[in-house]
Amino acid sequence: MKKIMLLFVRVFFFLAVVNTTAIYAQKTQNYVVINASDNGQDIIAKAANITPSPRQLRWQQLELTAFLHFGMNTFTNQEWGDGKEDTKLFNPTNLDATQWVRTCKEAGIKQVIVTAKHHDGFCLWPSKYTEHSVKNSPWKNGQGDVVKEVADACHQQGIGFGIYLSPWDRNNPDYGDTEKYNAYFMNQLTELLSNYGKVDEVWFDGANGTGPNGKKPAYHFEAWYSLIRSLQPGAVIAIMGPDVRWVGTESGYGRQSEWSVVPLDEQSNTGTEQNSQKDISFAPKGDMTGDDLGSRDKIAKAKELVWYPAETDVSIRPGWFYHEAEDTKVKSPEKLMDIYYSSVGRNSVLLLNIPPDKRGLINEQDQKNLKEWKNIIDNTFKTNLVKDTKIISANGINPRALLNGNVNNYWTTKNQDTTATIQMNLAKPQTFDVLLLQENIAIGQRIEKFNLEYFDGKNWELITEGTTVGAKRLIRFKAITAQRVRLKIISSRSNPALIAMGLYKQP
Ligand code: FUL
Repeated sequence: MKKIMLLFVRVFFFLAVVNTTAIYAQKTQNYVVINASDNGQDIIAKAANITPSPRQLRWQQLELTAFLHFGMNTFTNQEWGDGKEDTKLFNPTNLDATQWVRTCKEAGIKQVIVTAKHHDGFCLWPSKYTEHSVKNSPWKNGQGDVVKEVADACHQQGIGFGIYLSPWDRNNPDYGDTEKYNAYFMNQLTELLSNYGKVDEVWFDGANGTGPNGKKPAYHFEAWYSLIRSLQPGAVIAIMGPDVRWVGTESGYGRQSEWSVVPLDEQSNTGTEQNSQKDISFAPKGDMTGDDLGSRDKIAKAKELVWYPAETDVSIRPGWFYHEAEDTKVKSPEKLMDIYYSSVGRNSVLLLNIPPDKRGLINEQDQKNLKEWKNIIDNTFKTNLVKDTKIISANGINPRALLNGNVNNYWTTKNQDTTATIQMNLAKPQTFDVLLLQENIAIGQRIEKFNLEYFDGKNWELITEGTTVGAKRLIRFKAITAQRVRLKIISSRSNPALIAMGLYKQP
């Protein structure tokens, strides 16, 4: 009898849980086809349940990543080399990749991407397929390998490692000949993906030009993606790739409304059918730089939807490469903080470029600003002022999940509720000027409109409001002192689900 009772309780509990979370039980699916028979509601429901692939989720959770632009340009004081440089010019006196990685790591950066080859075609590793590389430089008598030093430092210090391999190559004589150049490019990719241990991100930029024959080669993206998937299945492919989208500017400022679910452009669906329901291997090719990429209006007309999150790349200096004249123009800690709020705080991953100097070291000025920036981040987010408060959320499930710092559990709403109010009554009045929200993107991005209010003794007054949340949303506002605050979720594409909420005071 006892056993039957227990079974009964279990079944009941299971049904109760399934009832409220059935919608979340679906497995990872970062791509969906919209059928002709789908109505507006169906499309919204589909969009709400698109989820990142495991590699996209890992990448998104990094929040802070870095670019290391280093190469021939560092020595010729150029931004774009023409590929005719004398390899003897590449000669760092004191190259220390462990310092690069340590500096990044100390700034809270979780992954770095090194420019293995920029547009000049000069390779930072001794590629078998070209003479334009470190192997013909005086550095370490041609025995050095910068890619290896960076990869080893990342693996030793426990942060992610990525490569930038420029498709545009101004040195290669075959550039312009599609077949020959793609074969060369595949060979180089194979070297980079086979000889340096785990690779976590492969970054293809969009610049290209004509080769010696006056033609532009067609890039065999599909073949490149398959090669990456087979040799480094954990790596995200960024920008000219299927996993990570360029936010659309190099200013460091993302959109106020940033949807990770966007329509897949019609032109790009070669292979769509074969890839559907899996892990897509093609990248949307439409204009992904507009103001609105994923609103209800945008997705209403979509034929396919895909999880395609934004990466915000910006340099700590005016240029991507190191130039001595820019030592006085390194972005200030305050500017970096503003960028942090406008990238990480707007549902994007920040890719901050920190170019090592001619010695082969991250310059003292950059180091100093990075350190101060990290201090500001730490001091701002040290104490969640609502940490131990009483939470009232009438239609909510698991409110403590908002404050326990555990990304594996989350607050959500009962039944089919897409709106909610989360009220927090603090033990005593607190002064705060930053709101933090994080959706549980592992089950999708849903929130479309929210606001934050405080009780002034008589009325509830608006503090701030926003649209999308996604992986992380940070909003700054004029400091408010209050004891009672409430977050209102005004609109959501399905049950909203939050892993964190916080109120902070900037130092
Ligand atoms: C661009 C390149 O042309 C720049 O030099 C830099 O590498 C930037 C990150 O990507 O497309």
